[in-house]
Amino acid sequence: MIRLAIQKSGRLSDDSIKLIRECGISFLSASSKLKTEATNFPLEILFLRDDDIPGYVADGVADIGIVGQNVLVEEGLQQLSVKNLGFSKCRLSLAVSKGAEYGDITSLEGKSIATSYPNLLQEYLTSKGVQADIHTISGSVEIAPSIGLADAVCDIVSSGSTLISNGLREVETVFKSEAVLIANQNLDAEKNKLLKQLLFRMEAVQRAQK
Ligand code: PRT
Ligand code: ZN
Repeated sequence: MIRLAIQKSGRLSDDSIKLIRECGISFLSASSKLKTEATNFPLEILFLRDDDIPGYVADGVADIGIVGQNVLVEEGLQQLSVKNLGFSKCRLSLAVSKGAEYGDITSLEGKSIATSYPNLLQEYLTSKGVQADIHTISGSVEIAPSIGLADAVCDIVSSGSTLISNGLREVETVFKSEAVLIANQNLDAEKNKLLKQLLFRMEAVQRAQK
């Protein structure tokens, strides 16, 4: 039996479940359940918060998982990555107030930036030789400039409409992300065999979609 962790409810959930079903795996999914077993494959599925998935897979609580690269790399666990899955695409971007003057990244020197991704942001600023004051907040990042908490924000963007409706302008792409399959690095032979079977099926699904 191999244990897979997916997001319980959020932007990764539907496509994660769809992918497993497209792999020909059947299971009952009641929204109240935190755990379920497939009926036609030796697979157990855990439903978790996305932020907890990389740590659980690293620790072996789950054997494999599906998570956004943004969360995986922020948590410093990119070595667990096995396969890009092509859904939940988004980007981590820097944005400033619509009316703020902005030339290039050096405009942020000495400024304060609110984000839930301090590690990805710090790495980007360091690579550009810019020093800024990073304020880590866990949510509602987009309102930080309008309430005077920060000069800029660094947040996840997909359509861009959330930035616009908060009077912000996207100025730099810090990181591009999509969902990835991750795996514990010390799987036993039996679990490795099951992972290979799953990967084989996922590749067939992806080929059929091209
Ligand atoms: O409860 P749990 O902790 O499991 O979920 P969560 O609320 O932390 O995550 P969730 O479900 O919002 O996102 C899960 C993953 O989906 C993220 O880690 C990304 O990899 C990916 N993803 C794809 C997104 C988006 N698109 C996205 N648009 N994650 C967040 N957003 C948010 C963003 O934070 C911003 O508030 O959507 C808003 C911007 O969207 P646009 O379309 O207006 O630009
Ligand atoms: Zn989360």
